Amino acid sequence: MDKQANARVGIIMGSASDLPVMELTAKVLKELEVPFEMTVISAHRTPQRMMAYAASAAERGLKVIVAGAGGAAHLPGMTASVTPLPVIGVPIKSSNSIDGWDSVLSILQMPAGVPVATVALDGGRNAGILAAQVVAAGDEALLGRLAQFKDALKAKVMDSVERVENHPI
Ligand code: RP5
Repeated sequence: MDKQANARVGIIMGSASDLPVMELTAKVLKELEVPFEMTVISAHRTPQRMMAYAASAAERGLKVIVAGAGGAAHLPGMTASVTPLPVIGVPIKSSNSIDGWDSVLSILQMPAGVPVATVALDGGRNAGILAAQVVAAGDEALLGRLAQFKDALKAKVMDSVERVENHPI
């Protein structure tokens, strides 16, 4: 398995075709300096690989798993069924998807006792931010970087206020 030293977040996706969305997760984790690993695991095409990954994730030092899949998206839920770690699900509007709804609902509507924290359709970046927030629960320095990240969001909005208020109609 492709392991970055000291990875705290595991990013998995059902197919290489999910990479354009899931690399958004990787990019924001890199921005926030959170070590991660990333690989392809298909719930339907490589079920044993999925079980092995989920079963070993916690003991390998991961703190949270971000799982993205499209269509009949069983990867996040089945991973959550095996690992005690929190799982963040990313529904993907894939080529086999009915407008993304199949993926959204199959990741969101988990049975009692097996939660998956589901982000928006193609929400890879938010999944990365949420994963960093999970890791930050035990990492004061990362918590500080996330506070700066929030400040930057606020500054961007405040920078736009005058422009919008003075926009000629
Ligand atoms: C899902 O089917 C994958 O997560 C992907 O979103 C979708 C299509 O996969 P490919 O046919 O492109 O490999 O399992």
